[in-house]
Amino acid sequence: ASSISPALKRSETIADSMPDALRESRYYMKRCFAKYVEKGKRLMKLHHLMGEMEIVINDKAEREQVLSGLLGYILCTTQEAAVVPPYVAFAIRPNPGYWEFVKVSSVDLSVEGITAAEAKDENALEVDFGAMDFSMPHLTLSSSIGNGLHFVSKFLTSNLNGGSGSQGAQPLVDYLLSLNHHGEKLMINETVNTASKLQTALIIAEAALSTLPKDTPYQDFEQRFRRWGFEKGWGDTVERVKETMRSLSEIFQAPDPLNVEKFFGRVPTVFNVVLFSVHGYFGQADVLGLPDTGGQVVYVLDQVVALEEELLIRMKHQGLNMKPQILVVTRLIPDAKGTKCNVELEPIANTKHSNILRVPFKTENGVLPQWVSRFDIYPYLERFTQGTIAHALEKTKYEDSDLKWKELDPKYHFSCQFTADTIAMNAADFIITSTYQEIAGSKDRPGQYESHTAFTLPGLCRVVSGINVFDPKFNIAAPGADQSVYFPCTEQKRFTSFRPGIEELLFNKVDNSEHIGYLEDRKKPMIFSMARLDVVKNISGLTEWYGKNKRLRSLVNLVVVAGFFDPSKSKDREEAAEIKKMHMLIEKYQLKGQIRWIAAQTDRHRNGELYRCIADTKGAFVQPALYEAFGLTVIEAMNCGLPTFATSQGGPAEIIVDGVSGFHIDPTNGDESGNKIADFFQKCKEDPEYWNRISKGGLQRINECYTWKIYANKVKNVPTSEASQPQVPKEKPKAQPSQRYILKMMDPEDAAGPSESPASAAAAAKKKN
Ligand code: UDP
Ligand code: LCN
Repeated sequence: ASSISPALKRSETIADSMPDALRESRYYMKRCFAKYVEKGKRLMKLHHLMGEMEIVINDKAEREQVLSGLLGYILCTTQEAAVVPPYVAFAIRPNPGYWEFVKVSSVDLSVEGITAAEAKDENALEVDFGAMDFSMPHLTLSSSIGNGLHFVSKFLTSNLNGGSGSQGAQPLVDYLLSLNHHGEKLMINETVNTASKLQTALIIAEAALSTLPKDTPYQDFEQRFRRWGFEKGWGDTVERVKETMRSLSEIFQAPDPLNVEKFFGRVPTVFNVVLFSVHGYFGQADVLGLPDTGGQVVYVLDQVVALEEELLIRMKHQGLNMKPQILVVTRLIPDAKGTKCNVELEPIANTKHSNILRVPFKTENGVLPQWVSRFDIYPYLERFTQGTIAHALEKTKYEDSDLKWKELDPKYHFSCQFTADTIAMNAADFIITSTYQEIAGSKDRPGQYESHTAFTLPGLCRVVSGINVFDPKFNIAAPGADQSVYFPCTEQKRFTSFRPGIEELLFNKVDNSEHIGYLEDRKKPMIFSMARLDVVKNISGLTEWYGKNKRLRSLVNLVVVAGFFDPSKSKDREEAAEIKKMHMLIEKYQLKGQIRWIAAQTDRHRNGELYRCIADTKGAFVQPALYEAFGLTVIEAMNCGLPTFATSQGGPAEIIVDGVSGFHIDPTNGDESGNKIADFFQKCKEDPEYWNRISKGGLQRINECYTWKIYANKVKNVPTSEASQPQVPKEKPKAQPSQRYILKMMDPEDAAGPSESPASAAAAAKKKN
């Protein structure tokens, strides 16, 4: 609501208030709208609307006057406008997640509110997931988006408060009765099958526990408790059992979200986890930097280590003597190109019970031997599977990817991908994202999920409600970087054995298959970037900014790790084109002597040391992507104490606080970005402490918000198997899917109230520790 213009009352829609706003500047508006419709049917972006307004109202003061009120506000929150003479239809986004559509007549400036469904597209299929009532209420505040868990626990609390007397709690008793592990009962048995029996038993049990020393193991009183109606799962010692019982007693007495979250976080429901990560080369060595093989692989492997640790601790605390199992299911690639992607089962390093299972893609001709690009895998998935933490939805990476689907389809198959993505996100019980922007974007830019709310693939389908970002299934948990690999350059335990290799990688003057270009002046700091050689990663963009910017070139050297050098050897369409472009730029700007282009690197330990060696030169990391979903390299660099400049488009804008823990750069404005980097190095020359300040700011941000420990703490309530789904509440069968979800998602200790940002989540996590 804070971004709502003072002129727009809370209760008013844009359709209500726009006529008056247009009337106030009627003379100019008539002329503007006449201009907008003059060119016939077309799509206009905000900058087109403003540009043409500038032509119509060329006096700056007049224009500012027209835009100073509500009209300016409405125009500035417009994402796009569709011109179908004599009408102009506006898609307005006053706040993250909130959209309004209005149609303005250029003839009389009359305004009509329209719905996404009214934007008809002949011959097209209309898709409406919103029509299926999932019966779970939704959040209403933009600021709460992504905090589904807190919302759900409040919702559950009010449900428990709902029934009369102990009746309201019976579904909870039924749920506890349903819990088991391979048929072995957990928590309670039929002796306490009503709320009042259970309540009484809890009082007796608590009294009995009070007579025992705090650290008495559960086994010592297990038999007695079973007779009273209690099974395993309450805790491993008297102290923990007592705490769990107390929170359940409190819920029976008067349900409150705090105890509801605490209790459900302790209930044993999760024993095994299966993660699907299908595309690219999924392996533990020699794969990073290969096409389609980047942060998702790093994330999933680190995630498994963190989740297994968390599950082991939980099971111990629950007093259960079981082994958790985590399985990563990926694709088996027979033609594995020297990687282990042709191995069916592989234990995951640094875990006790976790494995990678590889399953091949099959066609009517048998097993598919070769790697296929992520843009081409959808036909194979139907026979494989679909699951989601999305990592990077493709839709927002390419401008107008929906409207231009026909043009892009031969290369990217977006029609297939967007449909599959929309189905998958609707089918998912819950969705974990790394940032808020991934769901609902920022003030100016719709989120990755949000862009699936309503969209058209012209001539193919019109999605009128694809996903609701206010759904509590969305939860934000930012990943971290492995801190045993990516640690600050100031630490004693540096990986010195890599030094000779890194020295050769950076400074050997002879071009070979691992590096080309050289650095004439070794004393200059280095700016460093590392990414797959995708167009969107914009490594060639960074090379061009550097090439053009004399000041930057005089201050620093450029080092990039990306792809490899022979375009004829690349099987990836984008990669081959980028390789050619890099060679062209090095020639055009005569960069030899100032650039070092290193081929894709696969050893993350050596990469960790490489980031630190760049930090030793008092250099910086630059992540120049046109759009980045999250950006693991950003947090790897920050973990190593390397000041980081990262794209303002996507996740990094949320990771970095500009000027405090690093810097934002605009990938579409190379001059400005190049100068921002140059300014930094200029300032560091004048004040060497400045570099340390930004380096420390980055590290502080990481430790507060972006570690795997914080992540695992948030995600510890991963989905349960069907077998342990609760059967409640019986009286409202339609509500079952959402109830099931509630009980899966309860987080015990996240009771610090709604956390709106990773920062507050981190603060909450810190408080706990
Ligand atoms: N990476 C690497 N070698 C390369 C390029 C990238 O090891 O040549 C690693 C990088 O350190 C990071 C991951 O791959 O861990 C890239 O993740 P990010 O989220 O930055 O981008 P993605 O590739 O997933 O889009
Ligand atoms: C995929 C991406 O493109 C990156 O932005 C993320 O950092 C990575 O996955 C891990 O989630």
